[in-house]
Amino acid sequence: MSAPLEAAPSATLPAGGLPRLNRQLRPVPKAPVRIVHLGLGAFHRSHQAWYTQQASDSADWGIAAFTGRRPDAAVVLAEQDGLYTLVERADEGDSFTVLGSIVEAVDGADLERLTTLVAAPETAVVTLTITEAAYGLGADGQLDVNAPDVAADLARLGSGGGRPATPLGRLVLALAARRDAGSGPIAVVCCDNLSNNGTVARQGVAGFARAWDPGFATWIDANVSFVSTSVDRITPRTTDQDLAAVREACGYRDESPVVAEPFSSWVLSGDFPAGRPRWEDAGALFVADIEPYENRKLWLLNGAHSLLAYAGQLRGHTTVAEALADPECRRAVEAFWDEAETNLPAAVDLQVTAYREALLSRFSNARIAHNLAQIAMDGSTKLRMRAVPVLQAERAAGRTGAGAALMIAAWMDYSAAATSFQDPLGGDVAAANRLQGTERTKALLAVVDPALSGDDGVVALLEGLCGTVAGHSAPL
Ligand code: CS2
Repeated sequence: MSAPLEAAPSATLPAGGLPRLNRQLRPVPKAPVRIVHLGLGAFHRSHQAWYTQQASDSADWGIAAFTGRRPDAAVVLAEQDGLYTLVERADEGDSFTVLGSIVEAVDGADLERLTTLVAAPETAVVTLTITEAAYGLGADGQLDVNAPDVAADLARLGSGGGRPATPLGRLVLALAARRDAGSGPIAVVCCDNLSNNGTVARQGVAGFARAWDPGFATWIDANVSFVSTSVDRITPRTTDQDLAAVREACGYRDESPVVAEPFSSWVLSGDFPAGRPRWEDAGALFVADIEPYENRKLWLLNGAHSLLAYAGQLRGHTTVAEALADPECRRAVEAFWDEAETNLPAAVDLQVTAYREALLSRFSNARIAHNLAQIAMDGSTKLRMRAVPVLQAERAAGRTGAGAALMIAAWMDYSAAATSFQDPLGGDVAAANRLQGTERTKALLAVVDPALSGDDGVVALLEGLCGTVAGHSAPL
């Protein structure tokens, strides 16, 4: 295993006089690009880039990472030759490591570079962190080709030479270049928090391809392996204080450090027809059936996060650690976990008791300052993975599912109270909130799951739970 590159604590230099982090200051070798990543953000850098650097064959595996909507993250990182500091923030203190597995940081709009790299025979893997909402699937699980951004991209692709703007549209264009170059099979690895995320990515990419050129969709079926993964590492947004902490501890200026908890996990399932780094050297787990691991993580970790994000903010809290310290929120989390746990498969030893205990301690890491407002975003998509399956399973078993329903009820209350509410279906949520009583509850539920909104028992349950997360009068 390659040794992590520890930043040397040093320097009493004034901040302004500090040298900038780059490959001259830290001569980290630059591996050739064999991985293309879409969605250059903090999570990619604390997770997949970290695993790649820890692999024993890291010298062979460089990452070219493309941004999403804005070029900013690529600009800052490119100024540092892709280098950045990973601050691992434990209860006991911080440790600082320079990561260098990202060898190119590129504006996502640079389609020439994207197609060149994806078409190159050396490129073996495309990883994705493009957010849950970006897969554009309708309620039937297929790509919604009528969604405005998808339709616009299809028109651009159809015109030949048009420049797609969504991550999937760009990926499809780049995969077509790979087919044309005859560079052979490749793996697409979805690293967004979705159940069955490999299948979701397949539906999205194949749906785009089919609507553009059915022959190309056949090539995708035969040549692109969609790997499912469950990814985990709590990575809050970097703050100015974090930049100062790096300057202070490392004696250089890093304009783009990443802060994460020490814990990390990656479970993967699927084929890598053109090879992959030895991520298992850093603890990644390769399994045949990923669903139990996915559900454990999506329900227990992400579900609790969403519950705390809505209930916690309604009760006046700002961070995960603060919300969990509130006995009412803690009780709600435990009640939801009890329901979720009952519905996890017993066949695989998921060590749920230990997992729950570990989560309590990870969430209580007050030094991490994980903002509830950050987690609250895109709730309509997130609740579909985090609350709905547990609610449905509980009701199918003849129980109420009140623990899971409270997450949805708190989201409903929050959607009406929040001054800044961010969601891909924000317009529908606002329209629903202009209705009253049962009509409002039904309309809000329909945004999350249209089928559930026809279930009078669930609607009544939610109506009873709305407004019960008491306690806060100031505007959110
Ligand atoms: C969080 C996740 O923002 C959110 O929705 O629940 O980003 C969570 O922190 C990660 O999945 C942890 O691995």
